[in-house]
Amino acid sequence: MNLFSEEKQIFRLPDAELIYISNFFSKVEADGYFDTLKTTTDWQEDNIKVFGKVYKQPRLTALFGENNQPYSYSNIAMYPKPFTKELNSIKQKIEAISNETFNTVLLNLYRNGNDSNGWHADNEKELGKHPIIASVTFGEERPFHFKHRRLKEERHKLILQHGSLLLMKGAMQEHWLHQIAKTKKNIGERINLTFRNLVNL
Ligand SMILES: O=C(O)CCC(=O)C(=O)O
Repeated sequence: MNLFSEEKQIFRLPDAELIYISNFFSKVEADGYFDTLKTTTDWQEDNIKVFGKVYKQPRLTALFGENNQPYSYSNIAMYPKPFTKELNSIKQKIEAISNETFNTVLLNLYRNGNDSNGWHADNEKELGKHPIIASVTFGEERPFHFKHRRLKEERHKLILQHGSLLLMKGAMQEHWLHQIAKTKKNIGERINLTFRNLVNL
């Protein structure tokens, strides 16, 4: 028996393919990355505008990139810092398994159950058509909800575990929305990394 085999699940859905590997990183690796990213990242707290009112974004973020290309979403423009040694190692491991290349990573720090990420798609024009997004989780596990924009019966939930990798593929960002909802449960911190490939427009 191979104790270290990866537990890979493939979900083929209308207009989307998801690949989930629960133990992409070992517990020791995932613990180490969580601590390093938590303590060495220059986390920023942005303001967001909802119906004309300004609120604090309900999580902290940081952007890293291989070039200086800014990334804008929800009226927030973010300017990347250079990849660190740890982020490069994570990126290389994901590129090896996915056969894709990524030049940017957005980090989210959810401090507790009050932090969240509302329904959205990663469909900014600088990601190109049908982007592949690679999402890594370190720390507290949280449910990842996703729903089809049109097919109302297509609503699903995946628990993203410590050290896991989720690849979102196909036309998912065009036809589906995803979220990390608030919870009243007393839970700890979670760091999520979404690797993306920004194209030069
Ligand atoms: O935290 C997550 O798992 C999702 C992050 C996300 O949707 C995003 O950064 O666009």
